[in-house]
Amino acid sequence: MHLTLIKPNIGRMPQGPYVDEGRMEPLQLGVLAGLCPPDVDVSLLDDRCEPIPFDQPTDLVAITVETYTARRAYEISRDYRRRGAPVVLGGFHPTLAPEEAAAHADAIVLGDAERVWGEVLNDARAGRLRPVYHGTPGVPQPAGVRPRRDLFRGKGYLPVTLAQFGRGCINECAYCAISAFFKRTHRCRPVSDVVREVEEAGNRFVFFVDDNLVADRAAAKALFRALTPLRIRWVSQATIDMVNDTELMELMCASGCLGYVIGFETLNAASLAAMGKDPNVQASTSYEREVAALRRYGLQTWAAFMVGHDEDTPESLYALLDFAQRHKFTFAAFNLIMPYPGTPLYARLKAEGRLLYEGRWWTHPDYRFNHAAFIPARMSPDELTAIAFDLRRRWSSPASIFSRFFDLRTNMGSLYRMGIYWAYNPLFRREVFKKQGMRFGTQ
Ligand code: B12
Repeated sequence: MHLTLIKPNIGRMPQGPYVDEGRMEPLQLGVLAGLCPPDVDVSLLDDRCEPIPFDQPTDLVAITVETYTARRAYEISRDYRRRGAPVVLGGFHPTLAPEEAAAHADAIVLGDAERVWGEVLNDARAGRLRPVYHGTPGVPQPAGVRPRRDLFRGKGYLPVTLAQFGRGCINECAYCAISAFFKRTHRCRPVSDVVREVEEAGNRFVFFVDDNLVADRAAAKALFRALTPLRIRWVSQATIDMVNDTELMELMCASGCLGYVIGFETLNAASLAAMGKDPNVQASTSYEREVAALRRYGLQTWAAFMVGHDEDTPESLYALLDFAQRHKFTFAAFNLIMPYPGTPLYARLKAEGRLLYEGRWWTHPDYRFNHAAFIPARMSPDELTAIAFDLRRRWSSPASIFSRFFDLRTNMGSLYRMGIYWAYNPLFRREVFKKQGMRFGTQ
């Protein structure tokens, strides 16, 4: 049996296909391949960097779908199905918008694949795929299962190995697809299995893609202890309340942590409370104490902000930029709040009649990347779109990149850290301009 795994692109630019220069290995497809029995011959196609040979025969096509890539995924699915190849869709978007996704595939898989993937393959072999398979959300990657990293070779991915310790999140933020997908659960893999996987991968720079690596403090400490002898460097994502646990912070730094993506989201307490982001609600005013702790530990921070809260004004949005510049964060993302299907935020904006693009920005032919998809409370959608782009433009300007570099404890903390700073800031700057206003899909 031949299985074709596909990672779809988001869309295209006016002058041709969009090639994501910052693309990373698609871990979910590596895991799916790793779950296949040996008699399944697997190929991986990455639509972000290579053409799809639709006419090459295959017995099953499996596409991972995020909300941003849904339109393109449906195009790919249609082109394969026209040629008679059955298509299965899985991932965040099919799980959160199952009826829509089911209309574009022979089968969809809801939740994590581990418990149903064998059944999907058997049914595909027998030519009797069921329309829907219910996987369990939040099951960890089973011990011994290794992502097929050999399939990633030659695709030009960034030189960082992706691995996952735990899945899910214990918080219940109104905007977040993770809470909706995992239903507020969090589960970890055995530490020894993760450590073995990292060793086998053989790369000394690792990105733990957990949504909150320190959600289970005891488990995280055990992981950090076990990682220390490996002498790797790693990055991940976490909530800001981690700085309150000194033991956790010390173990983390000793194990090679370089920094985290941290969702600061906003400096407005009312907006945080409205979104239900509890770890931030409890933080100090303007995160002064927490950011000082991050610097003390020498961590390089990728600060993530969301713009478009009901309390946001143009002034408060520019204050976010000042905050990020003042603290010389290594990277920052000023993301528009997006109403993802299946989230409480989506339901609220829908009930309030504030969704644009008929409530389906992800498949709407007029929607463009990084444009507001709802009516903000205190400005027009166009104004929000323009300010969000301006924040990104200013943040990634050469003058900003240059001035943020001069922080002895973080960006200048070592040659390696300087390398990270200068390798990725110019790359992210190019992506800001390339992606803005991009069309979704290719047709
Ligand atoms: C690492 C990561 C990135 C990396 C890139 C990763 C890559 N390989 O290219 C970076 C940082 C660049 C990134 C960028 C973005 N990301 Co991102 N990212 C992640 C993160 C943290 C981990 C992904 C991962 O590897 N997971 C590990 C694998 C094993 O788990 P999995 O993907 O869930 O797969 C399992 C199941 O879902 C299922 N499954 C998945 N696909 C399929 C397919 C089939 C056929 C089947 C049967 C099953 C199946 O089985 C798998 C195994 O159980 C996820 C959050 C998360 N928890 O997954 C967000 C996440 C996927 N990202 C998200 C977003 C929004 C983005 C951005 C759009 C952000 C932005 N505004 O720019 C961009 C652009 C994404 C794009 N498509 O280009 C959202 C998507 C939400 C949604 N509704 O679709 C997520 C869920 C984060 C969130 N908090 O909401 N991201």
